[in-house]
Amino acid sequence: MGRNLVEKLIASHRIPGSESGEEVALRIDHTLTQDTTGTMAYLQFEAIGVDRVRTERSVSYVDHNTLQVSFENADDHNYLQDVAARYGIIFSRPGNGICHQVHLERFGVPGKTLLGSDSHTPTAGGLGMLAMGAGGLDVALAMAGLPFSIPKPRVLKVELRGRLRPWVSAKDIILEVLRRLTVKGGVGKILEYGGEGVAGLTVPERGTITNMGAELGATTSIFPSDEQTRAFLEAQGRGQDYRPLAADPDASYDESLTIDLGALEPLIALPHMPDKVVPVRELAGKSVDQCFIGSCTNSSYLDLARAAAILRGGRIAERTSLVVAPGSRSTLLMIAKAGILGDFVSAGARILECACGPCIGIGQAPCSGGISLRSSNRNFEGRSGTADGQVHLVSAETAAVSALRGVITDPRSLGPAAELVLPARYEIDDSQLVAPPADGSKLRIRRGPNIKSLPEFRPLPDSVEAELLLKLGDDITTDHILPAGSKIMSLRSNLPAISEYCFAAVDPGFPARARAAGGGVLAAGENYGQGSSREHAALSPLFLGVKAVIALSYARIHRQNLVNAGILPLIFESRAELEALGQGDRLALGDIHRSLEGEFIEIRNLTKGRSFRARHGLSRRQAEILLAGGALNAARKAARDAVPGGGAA
Ligand code: MIC
Ligand code: SF4
Repeated sequence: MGRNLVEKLIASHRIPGSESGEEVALRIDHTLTQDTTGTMAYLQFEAIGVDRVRTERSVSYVDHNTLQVSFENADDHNYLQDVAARYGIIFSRPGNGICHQVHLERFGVPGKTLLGSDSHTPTAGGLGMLAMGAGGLDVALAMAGLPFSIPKPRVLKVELRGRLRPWVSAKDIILEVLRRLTVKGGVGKILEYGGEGVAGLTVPERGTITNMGAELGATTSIFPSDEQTRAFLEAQGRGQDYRPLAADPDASYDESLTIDLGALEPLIALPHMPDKVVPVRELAGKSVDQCFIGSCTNSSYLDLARAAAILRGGRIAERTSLVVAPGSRSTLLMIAKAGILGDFVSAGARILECACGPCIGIGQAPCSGGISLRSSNRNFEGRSGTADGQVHLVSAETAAVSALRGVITDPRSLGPAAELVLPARYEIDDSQLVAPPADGSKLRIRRGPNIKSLPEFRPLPDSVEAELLLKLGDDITTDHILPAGSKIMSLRSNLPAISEYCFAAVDPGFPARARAAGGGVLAAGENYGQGSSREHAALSPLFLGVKAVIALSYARIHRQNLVNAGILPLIFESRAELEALGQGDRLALGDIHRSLEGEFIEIRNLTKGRSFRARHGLSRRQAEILLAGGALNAARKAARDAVPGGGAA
């Protein structure tokens, strides 16, 4: 029986002897961090105490907090630059581009594993990498040479048939997958793309698709490495990194899904979830306040070239703004040299630096109730910075034509489309990538006042009696738990200060209430913690005394972040159990340590005088982390024993 591509990459990276029933431990070749998760990741890396990274390649990017309205972000940048030099990490300077785009262009290698402290790390799956997002601590551990464990995945084959019709793009493919599978549909799965339709998609287009696999909750997504991969790597001057990779012809899969590319049309995700997808034509004519072309999903040279071809010679509508943020400095250079930048400027676009920007509410918040069409990947409520902003997700082409017309427009109304192809040679500008010195051990690390020390991690108690501090519904995102935006994100290296915003979008009184109650427990519905990888969404509750969360289900990264922080993540047996709880109820969890060896933990509701049980569903590894008081405590010892190149001795 042949193997699929995921099986092949797992087999080549599996740590021998680490096999457990539920999880598989992988050797990590590359890591990436970005600034807003990176500061905490490197504080934890320093605390582990190894002298130099033990990966083949680790890169630290600064792409989120690039707006410097006060000292905090600049302090963080200095810290990140010094840590990188000290420990052997490549540093991508602010303005050099969005981590996922730059990694795809300059560093990604087919067949390697990549762990990144950002949920969209799977973008590199477009290049045939097994690329996964994780919390900062897991990335720190991987940099220390320790393996990364994932739940044993189910592999879902997405069979692409036929060819896209004009004006239908890669973004529409992934919106269609989201429409069919929903934001929970990928949990516990890896999506492997195949079929004859794959050959027609360039690497940046594949990156758009694997990028938004994160919105499905998938562990990652991957494309084969083929002639398109070779062409992309050669155009990047990295032809030597190419190697072909594909599933065996007789490979089998746990599930499959077929998409007829020729039957797709331009799609749009409605506020406030990426899976609320309908055809663009259904909304045609609705007025638009803002269009944004950028983000790690759609900011490649091809995206910008296609958008500019639509705008060329025209002018954006009087009441609509158009914002463009190229994904990398190389892309910016290329569009400048090719005249594309001029097309944008002449059409009236506002050009931003190569960074995340509006995608994460750092600038360009739409007007009150404003309709914003964005080429990005998430449209969670309030994420744009405007509480009632109406963010819709579209392709770069749909955003461009809608900016011209001032109303939502199906790009097919433009008539015949010009064929734009991948350039034979990209502009390569590595000048803002700083290589570390051979020996950084004597370097002093600058730590401005925004860099605060780590919280104290305490072992999990055997019993907990505490108040149910907050009862939440389904699909609570990490943006609900700890909002983004420039003000709050600037505090990512300052846990005491950022914790004041915990649940600000849901219940601004939460931090004060949690403190007054001396900590407590949280309850939630399905898919708790979906979205970002920010471990602050676990560390801030920990800082405020949260001991346990009980939910109907969790997003993978957030659940592991809770474990890493030493917070017990439990699972309700039924929705009725969640409904029976009232905010403010006093709950007692007893005999926790022994219960972790079994399946269930008994919970007494002291207020209502009833009991119920919740499943923990934790692997032995996760239970041990909890008992040690979080992953940092557990890792300090393990890292001391780690052998270079991965695997604990
Ligand atoms: C996001 O898109 O939500 C972010 C901001 O990139 C996050 C990381 C963070 O919160 O710093 C992510 O996707 O992991
Ligand atoms: Fe940056 Fe947005 Fe991509 Fe997150 S989703 S990495 S904020 S561009």
